[in-house]
Amino acid sequence: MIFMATKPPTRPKAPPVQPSRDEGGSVVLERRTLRTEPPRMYQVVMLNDDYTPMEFVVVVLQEFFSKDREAATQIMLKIHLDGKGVCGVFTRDVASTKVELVLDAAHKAGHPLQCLCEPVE
Ligand code: TYC
Repeated sequence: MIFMATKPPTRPKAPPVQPSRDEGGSVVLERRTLRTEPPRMYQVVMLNDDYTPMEFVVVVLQEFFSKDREAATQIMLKIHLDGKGVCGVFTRDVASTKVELVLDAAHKAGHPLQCLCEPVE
């Protein structure tokens, strides 16, 4: 059996046109500007463990998250006491690159340090 389309395919509607006038008084037809959403942001979360030296974590926070020594120490201590802490908030690619860099540095140094990235609400 052969089926035939009963309606011609329709194009998706173009955004409404907003006529306006330029400086010379001519009518200008412009499409409405399309708005782009801001990119979703991701936080890099570092987890506590019993083996990674505090000094190593402080250096990682300074090197990969541009923290000064004081801020890095505060974040490290927060992770040590609470079990986890946020190192920074980034776009998705930057956050996942930071996670890779930290895991790679920890692995090379023989420490079990873990971190991950998660979307910010
Ligand atoms: N708890 C570790 C220690 O006592 C230090 C540490 C802090 C490890 C933060 C990991 O993400 C971490 N040596």
